[in-house]
This record gives sequence, structure tokens and C-alpha cells, in this order.
Amino acid sequence: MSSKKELRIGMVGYGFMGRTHSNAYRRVGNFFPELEYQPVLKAICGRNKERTQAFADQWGYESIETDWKKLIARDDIDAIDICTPNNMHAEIAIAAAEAGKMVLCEKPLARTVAEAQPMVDAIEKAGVPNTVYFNYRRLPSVTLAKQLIDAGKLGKIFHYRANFLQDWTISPELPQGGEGLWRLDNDAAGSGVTGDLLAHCIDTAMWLNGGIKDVSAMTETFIKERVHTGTGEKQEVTIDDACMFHCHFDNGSLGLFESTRYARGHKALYTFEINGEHASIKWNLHDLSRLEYFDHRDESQERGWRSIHVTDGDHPYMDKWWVPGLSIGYEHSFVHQIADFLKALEEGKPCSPTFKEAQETQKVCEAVLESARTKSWKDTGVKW
Ligand code: SOE
Repeated sequence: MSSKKELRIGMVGYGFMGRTHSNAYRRVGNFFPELEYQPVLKAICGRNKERTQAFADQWGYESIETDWKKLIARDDIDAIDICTPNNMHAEIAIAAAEAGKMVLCEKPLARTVAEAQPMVDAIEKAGVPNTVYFNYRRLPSVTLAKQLIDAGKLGKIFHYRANFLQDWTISPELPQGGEGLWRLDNDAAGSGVTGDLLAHCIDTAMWLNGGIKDVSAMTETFIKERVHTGTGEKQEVTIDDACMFHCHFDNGSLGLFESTRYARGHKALYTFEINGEHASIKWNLHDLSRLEYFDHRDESQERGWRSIHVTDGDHPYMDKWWVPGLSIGYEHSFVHQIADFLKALEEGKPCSPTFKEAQETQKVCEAVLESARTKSWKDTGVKW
């Protein structure tokens, strides 16, 4: 019999993110055997009974629910994991916190700052462990970037640049709303690329480089009308298809961000570059086990960009996986987030980003959209 403490998971939603989270819960015990807690996939909840059951069978959930309120009411569930479209995050998270459950929520926290605030309040009032899945922080190469910055290797930072480029919504025939396509529907998503993609860039940026003070942005909606899956009618598209903004960080550095779903040829090209007084760092999701590093303090004849293959046992998280030289992938960032959540639980510490921290990212997203709407600079009000 296992001496592990069980963490009984009830997950709501079984789309793409439901798979990434379920995979992480299943893998974490194999690769982080020292953890005191072991997730148990107790129940998966979705509206369609047959498909929910099929997902339960595929991923090894013990039971299903078709009503999330019933899931939250169950006393054999410790933690609620939210993988629904964004418009359902608030109601489920608040109810879960009020029932004393731990809450793990997919990003972005909510559609707006106003919607996210009662979520933060409910979590804090209940005092329940919580985290928001900004998974890219937990890629070993990105965590290594954090370690280099925190060790002062870059010195004073001048520039932070990030892109998140995709191309999956270029066809005007693509409907908005409904399964798989709720990200195009403002009512369900709250925004387009700003909440879906730039939120990732903003989370990583503030984690690496501190708070974003103010922003100036522009957005564009290239396809103005799409058929809505729900009504079958053509409806105005109100999400941002593309967004660019520049900003000041609290540390005096300048930021430049761009995201679009109209960059033909790019499927999920998330990149960032940071330039400091001594050194620079470059990273790119398509080559996620690498960190490019340039250090001006190297001997001049040898000076140049180093391509660090982040697969060594000394690199963050990598002692848990294979042998040096063998890469890991996108899905491992979720395994690491769960491992960190379980470790934090063991130690009675918060697991970053908490709801409160994710609300700061929400504030930047909102200031970006507001700036684009009003064609003016906006203070974010972020406290990092
Ligand atoms: C959108 O296509 C999406 O799946 C986002 O929702 C994820 O958060 C991002 O990591 C990859 O792209």
C-alpha cells in the first residue's frame, strides 16, 4: 500500500487543456517520486455524457459528472481543475473555493479584471491552495532564463521583446463559437489574442523582468463577420485578431510585444529576447530545449551567441527526466506545474502564479485592450 497522501482531482472540461492537465496528473508521480502527494483522477465533468465517459475511459478517471455543481459538492474531491472556456472560470472557481476545494485554473484567469476580482477574493477568503496554468514558465529553458537573470548575469535590463504568432484563423469560412472555436467568440473568451496568447507573454515577462507600468497598444480584427456556431447566423467578430503593444517596465526597461493569429506559416511561435548591459537571452518555443545566451564579458575572440541545450542534469527540472542531451517537450511544462503545486502543498507555500498574481497579468491585458480602444497610453495599476 502506498504511503502517499492522495490529492483527489475533479476536472471540469475535457478539451485540449483537459488533456494537457490530465497527462500531467498521470505522469507526475512517475517522475517526481519524492513528492508526498499523489494525484488521483477521481472525476471528469462535461455536459455531454457519452463524450465525458469516453474521456474518462481514455485518461483513467474513476467517475464522471455532467453538472459541475455536483462535482464541487462531492466530498471525495479535494481539488477542482478548471479547463472550461474562459466565461465559466469565475463561477466555478468561486463556488469551488467557497466549498473549501483547492482550485487550479487554466489561463487566463478570467475575461476581465472585474470578473477576476471576486475569484481572487473568494480564494483568499477561503485560504485554499490555488494556481493558474501559465505553463511556459516551467519549461526548463525558460526557468534557466529566470535563474540567469536573478543571478544578475544580464545586469541592468534595457529591452524585453516577445511575440506569439499563429495562423489558424485566417480563413473567413471558420465559424466563431462552439466547441474548439470558442476562442473566436468574445462572449466566451473575453478577448482574442490578448487574453489567449499575450497573457502568456505578459506572465513570463513580469516573472522574468518585473511589473509592467503602462502600455500603448493597437489591435485589429481582420475578419469582421463570421457565422456563429450557436445561431447559424453571421455575427460581428469582436475579438482582437492581432495586437501589438509597447510598454515601460517598473525597472526602467522598454517592452515590445506582438501577437496575431494571421502570421501565415507560424503555428505557435512564442519567442522572447531580453537585452541587458552585460548579456542577452533569446528563446523560441519551436526549439524549446534551447536558450541562446550572449555574454559581452567573454574573451573578445571567443565572444558570440552560445546555444545552450537545456538537457543537462544541472538544468532546472532535467534531473527528473532522461540522460543529458535528450530533450523533453511542451507537455512537460504542465507536469512541472503540477509537481510544483504538490511540492508547495507539502511545504504549505503558495504555488506561483497564484490567482492574485494572475490578476496582475489580467490588469495588463485589460490596459492593453483599453489603450487600443482609446488610442492612448494606459497605466496598468500592476503591483508586482
Ligand atoms: C491557442 O491556439 C492556444 O492553444 C492557447 O489557448 C494556449 O494557451 C497556448 O499555449 C497555445 O495556443
